[in-house]
Amino acid sequence: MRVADAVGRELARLGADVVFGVVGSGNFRVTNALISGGARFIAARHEGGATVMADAWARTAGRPGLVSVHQGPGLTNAMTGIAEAAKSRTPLIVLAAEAPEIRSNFYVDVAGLAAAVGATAERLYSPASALADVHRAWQTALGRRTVILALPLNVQAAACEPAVVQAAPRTYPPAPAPEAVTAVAAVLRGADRPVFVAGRGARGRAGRPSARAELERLADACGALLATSAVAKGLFRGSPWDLDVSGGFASPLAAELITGSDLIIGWGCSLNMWTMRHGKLIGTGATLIQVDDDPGALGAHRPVHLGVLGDVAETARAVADAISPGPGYRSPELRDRIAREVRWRDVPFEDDSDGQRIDPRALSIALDDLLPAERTVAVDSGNFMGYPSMYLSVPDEEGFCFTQAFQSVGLGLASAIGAAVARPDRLPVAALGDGGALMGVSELETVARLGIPMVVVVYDDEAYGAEVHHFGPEGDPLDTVRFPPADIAAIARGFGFVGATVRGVEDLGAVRDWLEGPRQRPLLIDAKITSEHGSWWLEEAFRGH
Ligand SMILES: Cc1ncc(C[n+]2csc(CCOP(=O)(O)OP(=O)(O)O)c2C)c(N)n1
Ligand SMILES: [Mg+2]
Repeated sequence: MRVADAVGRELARLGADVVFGVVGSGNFRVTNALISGGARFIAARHEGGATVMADAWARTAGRPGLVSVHQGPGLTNAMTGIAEAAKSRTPLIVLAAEAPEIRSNFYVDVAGLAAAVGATAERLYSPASALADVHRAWQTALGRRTVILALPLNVQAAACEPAVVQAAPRTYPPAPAPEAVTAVAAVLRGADRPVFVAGRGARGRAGRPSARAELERLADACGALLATSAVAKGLFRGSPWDLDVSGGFASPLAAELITGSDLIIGWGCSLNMWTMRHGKLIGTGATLIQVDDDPGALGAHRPVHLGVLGDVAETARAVADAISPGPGYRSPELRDRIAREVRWRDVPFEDDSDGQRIDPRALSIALDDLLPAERTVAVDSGNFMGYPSMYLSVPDEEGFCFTQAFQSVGLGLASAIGAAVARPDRLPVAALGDGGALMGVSELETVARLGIPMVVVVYDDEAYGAEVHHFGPEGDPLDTVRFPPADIAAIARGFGFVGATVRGVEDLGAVRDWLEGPRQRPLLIDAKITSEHGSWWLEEAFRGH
């Protein structure tokens, strides 16, 4: 047996059951070994897409993702996806073939590339150490790290005896210190209007469910209102006290109630500039507590009054046992107000649709009504991105895939594919701008080839709208960021999609027809949207640049 075969089989044995990639000579054997070990291989059309698919799959499945790339350009093509995954702390292993000879045209400094984007570099050092090297990479990934595992061609080709490596002992989530639990309980006792903001760390992972049940039990006891960061949108869906997303996407009522809070607890949430709108959502005199299982995360984005090192669910459970119940922020009147006003779609707006172009808010609300509730929404980056994020509801946190840590345009379609593979029971919805759609266009072929019944919605303003709205008001020339109309529906048809151009809600009959049909081919909606006004939430984003 060669090392490449042993590595693939061992990864499959460790639990890698889906691998995304683009296969070349250097990763051919290892990928086939994964397949013969029982893994499903999904061929992408670009390594950037493959990596984002694996990232989105890992986020949705809550398990380490795997991507397999060719040496040199295979890895450099994957770098944007790797940066996104590393910044998001996605457990991901990039199997990167490596030309060991520095004069090879395929040679790149793998460790240097990893370091440059915050990923961890691992390598197969020798045939003798190969399986231990694989285990080390797997364990590192399980600790919420993105790992590039370099597979030197000469090591891969060497012979090795199949060996059994003992799995490392499982690490259990850290329990909070008893005095920290007492301290949180004491602060909660003195708070009149507590708000919980749950982040990525409250989501489920590595076979454990999300911390929703524990957080809700504590919130019920102390009368807290519930919100999430964007990456945990949907976590509290269905609770009458759910304010949805805190931050730039927060509705006026959510923003009002969060700002009115006297105690904000970030649960596995960094309370960063996005989630706290540059601090504007923190009322004067409000106390901040942060709970996280990573000591490096505590206070990393803003000073907190109390930082608790501990697993989110464990800490919430312990605090719930230590407090005496009270009404906190909750009242029957507030419950009614939240039911009436907290959703963006219930906030009145003037519909800009003019028969030629559709208002993106009207479009999003109509789609929210049409598309089945059991859906997974994945969103690309750009001016448009608030519309699907704010107006499309999702069934839970696994129903929202937000690959925005690197703020790269062009990841949305691949995110939707990865999430769709993880949750085939849900309707995948990819929400893209025209710029992101055309940047990631090659993966339309992947959607069609895999037969994924996906709905792709393109918010088409024929521009890099984010830049138009950023620089337009300053009177700068905008020719570099405007484009002639593109028939993206026709482009999609060429890839095997059903394509529909939408200029008004009346054109959405095509969506209804598709939903009622066999959904054998995916659907792309090229929505020609109005773009008179920029999104006010994007102005917030630019303040961070
Ligand atoms: C890879 C990458 N290139 C460039 C940018 C800068 N950028 C941010 S938003 C944007 C425009 C995206 O256009 P589109 O997808 O049509 O969305 P819109 O802003 O028009 O809604 C650009 C170019 C980026 N974030 N990422
Ligand atoms: Mg655009």
